[in-house]
Amino acid sequence: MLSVKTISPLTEQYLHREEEFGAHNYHPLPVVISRGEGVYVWDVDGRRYYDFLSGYSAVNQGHCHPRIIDAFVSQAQKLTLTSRAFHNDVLGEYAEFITKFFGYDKVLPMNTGVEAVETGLKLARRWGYEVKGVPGNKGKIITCSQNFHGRTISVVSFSSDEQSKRDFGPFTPGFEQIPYNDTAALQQALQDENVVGFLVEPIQGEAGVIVPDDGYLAKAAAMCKEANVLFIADEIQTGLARTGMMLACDHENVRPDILLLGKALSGGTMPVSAVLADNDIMLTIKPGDHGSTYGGNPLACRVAMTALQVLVDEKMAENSLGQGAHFRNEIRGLNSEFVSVVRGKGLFNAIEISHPNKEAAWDICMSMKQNGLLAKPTHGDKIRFAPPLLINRAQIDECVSIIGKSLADF
Ligand code: IF1
Repeated sequence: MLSVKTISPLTEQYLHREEEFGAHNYHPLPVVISRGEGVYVWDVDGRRYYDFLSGYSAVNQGHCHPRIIDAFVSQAQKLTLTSRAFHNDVLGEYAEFITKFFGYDKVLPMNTGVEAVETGLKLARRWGYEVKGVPGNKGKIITCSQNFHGRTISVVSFSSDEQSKRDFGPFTPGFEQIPYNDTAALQQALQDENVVGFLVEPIQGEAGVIVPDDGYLAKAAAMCKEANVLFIADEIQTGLARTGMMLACDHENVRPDILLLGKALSGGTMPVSAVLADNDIMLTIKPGDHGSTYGGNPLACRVAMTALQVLVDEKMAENSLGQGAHFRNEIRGLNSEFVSVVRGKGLFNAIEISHPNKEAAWDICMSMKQNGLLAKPTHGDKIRFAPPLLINRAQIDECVSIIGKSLADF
């Protein structure tokens, strides 16, 4: 049995205050973090942990990366926001940087990931009506079951997760859901002339790091091209070196028609997202058709350029690939009776816990917390492991022993 009293009085104080005045829209692990540096975070009692969630893959570069923080602070002392009513001296530099970085004609800068997703959906519909010639308001977008693309009403309209849509209706029409990793189902759905786009996560994150069959993305992209349908890759969580290449699509040499980025685009400092596409798609949006107050602000632009450059300079994709393979190997090598599946790509991994107690994954996460590693279950029996991408071999090995000890203690 776990030691019940694993929460200090000081931590209790923080939890109660948050409970009293904050909405109850999350069920966090009972730990109160006050500092982060690289792969580590410290709680209010000074205890150090390995962060194996990385802000849901927003701190791929590590907590408070010095170069990203420097870029943030120096720009913040100069100019943070002009709105797009006026130009600023950073947006053009950023737009050129990121479009050349990923090989697209244009970027539409937004803030949160879901805003990038919504922007991608609007682009696909607009392109569908004005370029493909789909009759007005008849555009359809194909999505996958067990998807997670954010929490706006339109985006949860095509969620298959009851909890994220219950009592939030009525929902936005124009979406068709097919099973993930199923090209036959996609082929069938693409028969409909009114389909304008296919929105897909290269690896499904929230669903529990579901890695599709090799070749799925390439085949799906080819089928979309054949059907004159836009392939929209949501790389908000899988992108930016997380899976061992700059984009998860790179594993199959797939070039999405619309590329969605977020999270680590700012290295965990502030919400920055981006939509990349070529002119025939992006120029269907005319001045005044779409935007946001903070989209493309100079602070976000400066931070994003540094966050991307750091990934390259510190070879974080290569490290992710190597350390991830080693991590999965070592976790399999634990031969724990409770671990039924170990899967992932690069440092984007998850295990499935098989145990009669449905709280087992949570209890194991509480045990790992006790032992100095923070991770959280997703969808009950899966535990996601996604440390910052600068983690080294010795740290991986220490974390494997922490995970092993926690499984053994269980
Ligand atoms: C939560 C996890 C969930 C995303 C993909 C778009 C977005 C996300 C592939 C929207 C956001 C976050 C949201 C957060 C928990 C986390 C998450 F998978 F990363 F763990 F929920 F699925 N596309 N994912 O993963 O980006 O608007 O949040 O910036 O909402 O609980 P956002």
